[in-house]
Amino acid sequence: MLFEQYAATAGAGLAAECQQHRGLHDLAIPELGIDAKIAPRSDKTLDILAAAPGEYAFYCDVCCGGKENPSMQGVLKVTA
Ligand SMILES: [Cu+2]
Repeated sequence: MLFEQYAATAGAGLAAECQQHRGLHDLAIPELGIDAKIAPRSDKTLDILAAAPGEYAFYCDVCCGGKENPSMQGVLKVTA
């Protein structure tokens, strides 16, 4: 799974599409209360609501070095 930088507007929903081909990963955004496990060889769409502008770090918290792995982390930028 490769996480990249994303942008969204405050109060508007964001659909995060997780395409998973190998191993168990997850998408964790602690500030938004999200911690979703994504099983191997499965796709999952998460509905995310960031009500307030800001930058929200996200990462995989189950393997691969977790948030220390550069391919398993990113930032969701939410603007007003
Ligand atoms: Cu991972």
